[in-house]
Amino acid sequence: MELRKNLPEIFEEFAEGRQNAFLNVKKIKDADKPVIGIFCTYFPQELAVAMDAAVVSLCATSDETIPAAEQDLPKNLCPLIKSSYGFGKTDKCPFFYFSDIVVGETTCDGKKKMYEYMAEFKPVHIMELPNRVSEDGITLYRNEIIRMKEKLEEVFGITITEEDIRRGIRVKNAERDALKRFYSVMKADPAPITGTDLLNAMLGTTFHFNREEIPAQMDALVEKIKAEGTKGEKKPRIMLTGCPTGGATMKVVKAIEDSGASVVCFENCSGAKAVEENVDESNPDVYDALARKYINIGCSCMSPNDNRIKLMGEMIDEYRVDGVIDMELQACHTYAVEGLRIKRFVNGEKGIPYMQLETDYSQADVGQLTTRVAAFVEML
Ligand code: BJ8
Repeated sequence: MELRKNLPEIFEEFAEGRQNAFLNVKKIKDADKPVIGIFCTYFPQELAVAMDAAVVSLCATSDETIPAAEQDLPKNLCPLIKSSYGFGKTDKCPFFYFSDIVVGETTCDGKKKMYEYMAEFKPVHIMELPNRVSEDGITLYRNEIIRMKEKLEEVFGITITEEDIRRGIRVKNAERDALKRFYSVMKADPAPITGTDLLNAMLGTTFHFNREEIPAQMDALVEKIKAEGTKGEKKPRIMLTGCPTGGATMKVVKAIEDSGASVVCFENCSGAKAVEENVDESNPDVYDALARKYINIGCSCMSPNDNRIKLMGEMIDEYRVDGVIDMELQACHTYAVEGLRIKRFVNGEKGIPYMQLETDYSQADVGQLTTRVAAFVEML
């Protein structure tokens, strides 16, 4: 990262990260490097780092391919699932096209059933994810991580040693530490950057194929932000939680910030959910260490999902959050049902306002979103 550039230029570069990655993924293929496509944060990327493979987050945030998906899937299905399937089916996602293998997990019902159809046109490997954080669940996921490693060895004709995995763990822990240092800049009041820039930078890093370069890049960005200081005025501080954000759902972040508030933290999978906890480097069993880290991701497919409450509670305090907005994608039953528990926690235990928002990938509800968000922000 060039420190001579100003912050808006740097954030613009992050926002364009996906486009640049389109070109880079082709170069990776030309160099005969393995490419692993993923849809979810439960995939232990340490395995990919261990074998020097590129990991690509597959396109799932636009409504462009939903009509094609609806030829095969029900209309009243989560847009993220339809979009994922549609991009694969229509071959409009270069990352999907160049992926040698696509990895899915048994998270929500819609996603896991969709993968059955995706497997008709792409090699898909499914990791069985338990729905409960327990010692039995950890054992099950540990076995699944070993099965995943063996699948990668078989597909790519390689051997992944425990030492390779330890290197993967060190690289990914360093990356997570750097991302935390970056989003922690939002603990300052007023926040030094917008939530839109924060999210674009976070998403931009997912398209960086050399994970080892991320810490230096993030630290340079933090240095730059600190050097520029905070110029704006104090604003109501919002936590965004719920389904992943990015692409079409940037409209929610925009609606919040256009209403005069600041999104100071993203608890969801586009932000802190999978980043906060590291893999225990001192655990002699690398597979157990990976299983324990990943099973703790507080996704609503876990029942009960205490880890979401725990992380939200910590972040509400650390980021001095004034209000929580819980974004649900249409037909996402697990997050929608969990909303009541989140509301009770946020209102009752934290004593701050909570709002649940349902949306999809169209832009048809932007006016309605803006009105509801503005009324919420007004109240803070
Ligand atoms: S770990 S949040 S990335 S599953 S929004 S497809 S849950 S119906 S995206 Fe997710 Fe992994 Fe969980 Fe994170 Fe289903 Fe809901 Fe759609 Fe979802």
